[in-house]
Amino acid sequence: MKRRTFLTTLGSLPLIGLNMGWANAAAGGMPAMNMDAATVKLAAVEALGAGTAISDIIKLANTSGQPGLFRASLIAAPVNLPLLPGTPTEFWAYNGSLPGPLIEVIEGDTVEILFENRLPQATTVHWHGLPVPAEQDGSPLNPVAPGGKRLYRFSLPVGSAGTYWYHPHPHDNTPEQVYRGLAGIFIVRAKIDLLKDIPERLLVISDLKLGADGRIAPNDANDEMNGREGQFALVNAQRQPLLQFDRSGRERWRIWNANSARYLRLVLPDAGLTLVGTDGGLLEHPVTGLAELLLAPAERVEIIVDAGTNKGRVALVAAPYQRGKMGIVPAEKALNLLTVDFSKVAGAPQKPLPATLRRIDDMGSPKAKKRIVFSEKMSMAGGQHSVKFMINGKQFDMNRIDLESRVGQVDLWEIANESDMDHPFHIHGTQFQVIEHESDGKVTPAPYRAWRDTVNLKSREIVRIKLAHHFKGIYMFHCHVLEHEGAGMMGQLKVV
Ligand SMILES: [Cu+2]
Repeated sequence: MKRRTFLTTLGSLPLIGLNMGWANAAAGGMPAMNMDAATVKLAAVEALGAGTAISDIIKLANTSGQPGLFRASLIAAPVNLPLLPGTPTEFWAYNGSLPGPLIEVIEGDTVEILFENRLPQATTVHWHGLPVPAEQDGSPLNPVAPGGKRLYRFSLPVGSAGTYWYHPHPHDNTPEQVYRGLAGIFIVRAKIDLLKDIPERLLVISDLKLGADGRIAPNDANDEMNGREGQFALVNAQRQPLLQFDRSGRERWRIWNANSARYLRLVLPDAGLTLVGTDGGLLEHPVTGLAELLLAPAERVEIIVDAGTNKGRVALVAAPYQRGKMGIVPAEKALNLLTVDFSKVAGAPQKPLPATLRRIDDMGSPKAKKRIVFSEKMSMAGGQHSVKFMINGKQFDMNRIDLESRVGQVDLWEIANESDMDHPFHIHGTQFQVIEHESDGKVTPAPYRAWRDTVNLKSREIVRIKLAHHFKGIYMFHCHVLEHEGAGMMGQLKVV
């Protein structure tokens, strides 16, 4: 499948009532798994072609003509793409593009996006990771009705350079809107970037669960509990594309885990992998010699890839990762994400990277402490299995403020995962610093300072982070397994 821009399909029929969820899960024995899946036959993996040259991501054109201002339009609408012979697949996409177009700005810029919702559901555009005012954040509190428009406007301060993305975040239907295709990427470039001469690749990894009938399959009970994982892990909307590695023998990769729930334990054999950046931009110092890299849903990284001893074709693999899924689930398998062809590499051995990439100051002593707990609760109410996903024992309530802080105040957040599954914690409107992880009473300080907006918690793990917000208003924090967020694992922070 080649990623390109397709004409938006005007007047497409709205999709109705596909999400069956728990109401249809059968009772008896283990939590009911795959009961609905039996009704949806999935397309064979080979049904999508593989091995075509990797596509670049289309850039959203800046129409402002003024220095320091990025202005453009985004339209969310259904679009039909020919995936399987004879049956187009209806996706929902931004500007007809999968993934959504790249918004690329420079730190200090002001951004104005005129957004139009041509979906049959209310939606929002959430600017994941960006330090935007609460009313511009695209949270569930500010929906855009079907047929509606709104202007998103915010300025991105110097220091906010990093690797971000945007996706829907309405009160209901976030999982569905994302799995139907709505997710785009956003790069804030630094005015000074010591790695700017290294050829850059943008790799957006997204999930697709495609029915044999050519339709995007609905979530089944297993998806609702463990988070959705389709049969495809696409890269730039392509199945196992071919990446011709730069002749110089070195590339800079930005990688987005835009999956609903699939964790990416990335392995590229015999290559040199160096971590240089996280969600919120470059690290202070490169972290060399990585054998593998775990990217939880919604996380991003920047890595430097050196060809190493590779001469031919090597697969970038998502190796099996155990995240504590419940019920009867198939064994985790390795997935080939893309093929890297090193055969054209002719470069001399690589120079060392700069020892210091930028400065990241410690945030200082926290003024207040907050504690949140992720938990799951099985229930058999009415003879039907269900799982509640909770924060501090409660499911999300838009009419409840869970925590309060003050503008600019540094708080220490202790996040405890008292459940059996991994959950990636995400908070809106800011970047945080991880201080330490704690497991079985053993505390491990963060090995380096970095800006993040998403951090994974393994089962029974505690993570401590420091964070501050830049604006007054209400910001969401939640698990970024989208089905868990949708099932209640979300809370609200009020900044005064
Ligand atoms: Cu979760």
